[in-house]
Amino acid sequence: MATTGKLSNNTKAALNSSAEPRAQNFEDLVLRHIRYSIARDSTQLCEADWYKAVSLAVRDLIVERMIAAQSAFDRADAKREYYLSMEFLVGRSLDNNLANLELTQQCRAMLGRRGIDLDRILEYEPDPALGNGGLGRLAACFLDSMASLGIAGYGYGINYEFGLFKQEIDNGYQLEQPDQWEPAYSPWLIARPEEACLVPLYGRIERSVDRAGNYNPMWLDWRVIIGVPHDLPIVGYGGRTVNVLRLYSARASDHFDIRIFNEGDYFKAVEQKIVSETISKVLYPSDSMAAGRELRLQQEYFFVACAIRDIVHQYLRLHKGFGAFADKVAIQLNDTHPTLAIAELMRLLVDEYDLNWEDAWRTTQATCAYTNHTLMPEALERWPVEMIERVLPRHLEIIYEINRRFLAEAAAVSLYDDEQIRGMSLIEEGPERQVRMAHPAIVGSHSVNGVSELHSELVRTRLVPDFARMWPDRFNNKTNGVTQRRWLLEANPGLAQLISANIGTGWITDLDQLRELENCARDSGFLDEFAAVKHANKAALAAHIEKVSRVSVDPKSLFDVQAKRIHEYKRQLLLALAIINDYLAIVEDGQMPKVARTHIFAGKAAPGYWAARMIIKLLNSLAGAINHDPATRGMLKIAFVPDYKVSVAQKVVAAADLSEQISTAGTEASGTGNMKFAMNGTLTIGTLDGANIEILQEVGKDNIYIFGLTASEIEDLNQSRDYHPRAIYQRDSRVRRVLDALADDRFCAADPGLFKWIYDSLLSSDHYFHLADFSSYLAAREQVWRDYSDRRVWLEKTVLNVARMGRFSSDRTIAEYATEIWGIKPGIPVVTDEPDQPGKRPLIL
Ligand code: 26Q
Repeated sequence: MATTGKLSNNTKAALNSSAEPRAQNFEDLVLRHIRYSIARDSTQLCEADWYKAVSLAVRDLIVERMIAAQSAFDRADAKREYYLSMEFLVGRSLDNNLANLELTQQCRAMLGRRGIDLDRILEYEPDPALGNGGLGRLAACFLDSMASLGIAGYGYGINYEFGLFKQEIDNGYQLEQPDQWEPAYSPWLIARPEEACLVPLYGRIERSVDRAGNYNPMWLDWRVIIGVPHDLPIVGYGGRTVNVLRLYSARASDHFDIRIFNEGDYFKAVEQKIVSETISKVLYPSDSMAAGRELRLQQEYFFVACAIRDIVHQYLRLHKGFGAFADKVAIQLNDTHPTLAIAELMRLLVDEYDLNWEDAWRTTQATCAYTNHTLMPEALERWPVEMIERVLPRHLEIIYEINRRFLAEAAAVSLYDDEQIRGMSLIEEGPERQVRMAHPAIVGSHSVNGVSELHSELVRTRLVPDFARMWPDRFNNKTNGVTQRRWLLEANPGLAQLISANIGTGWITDLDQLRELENCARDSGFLDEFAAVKHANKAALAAHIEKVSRVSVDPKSLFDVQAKRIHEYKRQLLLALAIINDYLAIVEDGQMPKVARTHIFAGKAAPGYWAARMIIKLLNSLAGAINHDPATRGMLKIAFVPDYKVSVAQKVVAAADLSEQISTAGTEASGTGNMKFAMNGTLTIGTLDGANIEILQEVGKDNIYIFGLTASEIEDLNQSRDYHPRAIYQRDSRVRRVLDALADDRFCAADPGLFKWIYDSLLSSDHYFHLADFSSYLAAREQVWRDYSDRRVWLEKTVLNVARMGRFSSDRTIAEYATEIWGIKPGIPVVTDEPDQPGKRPLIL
């Protein structure tokens, strides 16, 4: 067997040489699994059996390559990147792995010969929802890009038993159902109980000194949790590099339970076991309010402690001492959620490996880097000092010591007055003292980045200007990207084939090559094919909508899509107001729309976020009232697609004509849905916010619909308190008509007063400036309808969007992180003994 970086003969046979023998061997592998793993005759199989057998065959190929790649990294003593994240929204594995191993066609043909449809088989796989939204999906795109670029990059996170809730719609309201996603046996998750580690929690510190008189604290009487790793292989494109996402499950320690048990308290022992295992039970479903729950703090420490222990262990396998640690290890913190990694690394180095503070601190800073994903004050993490002291007493001491030294350094540079210094302290003083987690993340890292140019600028100038003054070189931008493998190759096979037929397949590993499509934008034959692909995708989405939303929509109508978490700042309400405006223009003014349109919404609301839940109810109420009104004559339809997740997103992005990216300027850190849609030939209507600004720079102003106030205009209105939504209501009759309809129960006759809060809140404060942007939004929409009416004009713009999306590949983003933050050179694929297939591009950027 292959344990030293060599591939076994079986695997070589399955992956090498020309397509035909490869297909034959892959088929043999599947058939062997049907016989020996499923233990059935191949004539008696159901679709679920095929899903399992195909997955097991693919898994065999992957495991070989994972072992080969990882030992090649060892031999090269490659620098490793560890991506710490509370969330990884990886999506389904089988379709992705087939695509990245370039086996999709063979597999489809092999099943087709038996009358089985691969697409139906793929639907058997649960879609693991181990994340809330953008931040979790970004982490998954990054893993794909690191593997595709041949970087030794590993994800570390939590193996939640319950991912994000399943969303159902009941009487228009969101209902949450638990999502116990992991099947009894998953072909993709490899449990590693032999690599379990111990995590201490609670307890007390005994302050003692060692023989030399140095402070030698002892953390005693802690409760111990066991972290059991589960490895999800991450296959890079072409299969040369297979990395690992390591997810930890929390298990109780039998040892500890037995101690309580022996004290005679059986129930306490069982209770303890249950409490311990709760830690990896469920993902917190909020992506906006940093609720200070103790269980969340335990989760954050739990996975960070497991990760750091594992990272140090991996390093010490190959090195002696910590002198080279920062040369061989880079740790990226995905938002502040893993910030405790900084204190934990310090604790390990100082308490367990006896480094002095200064050396440990230099090493920690040189290793860690922090990415910020939000400016919204309510989303910034803060933990009560009292809670950290109880749960992690030693870490609080370390945070205090970091703070003491940092404040002395800040005072020494004489840039700041006392108030500024207080503002920079890691501890916020007040009735309840709190640790502001962004501060240790900034102080303990050598790099702090935002996720779009505008956002990074706002981090420097608005969020933490005093830190940016102290360390200007520490702050940088890494504009987000998405992987074209999942979001184009897999999500839109029709478009992928059309592109490859015209410019070759190089774009799959080098998205800038899409630029060659600009030549096709004026070729009417190409445009027809492009339109046919979009139409087929729309028909497929229409079938999905019919099935899950019971709304029948016309694939010939313009598909206008807003798919993302439901949030006031993302302004689903703004689109709702525009739809109401259009509807009232039909029924009251007899003004029919120029273009038939279907407004498609999708997204989950945090269960505790009342306004977001009510927005979902509003959208469904609008659908109920408008879809069945004969006055619209089918020109206006609304559909709410339930349970938005990666697998649904793959269907949605391929089918959309218009993508709504309409957040209040200065609130959306980047957005990544905006990139996925544009990459699939969807035009954007959006504000000058997040990465929309960079999309505008790439596609040009004629190929995107921009409207609304800028971030600095919004900031000025906020500063001057000179925003008066009621004045807009009084002077704009369209605004008046729309808001009055909401106040007059027009869409909730059975439930009077249900939407009055919208009227009240938009007229009193309108915190997200819906009314300020309303008229310019309507004007931008008019331009959209005009352009869409001219088929050729529209198609040209969509092709130019695809052609100009190269910058938004996560390969570009990761190449920047690698060279500018991690000190890793991307683009050197791990060498296996598989000869390159003729005609294949090397995986070099
Ligand atoms: C924090 C503490 C306690 C409980 C929950 C949380 C929490 C969880 C998730 C806070 C925030 C999140 C997720 C944030 C998120 O998804 N942000 C998005 O990140 C994307 C990737 O950078 C950006 O494109 C989006 O603009 C940003 O909103």
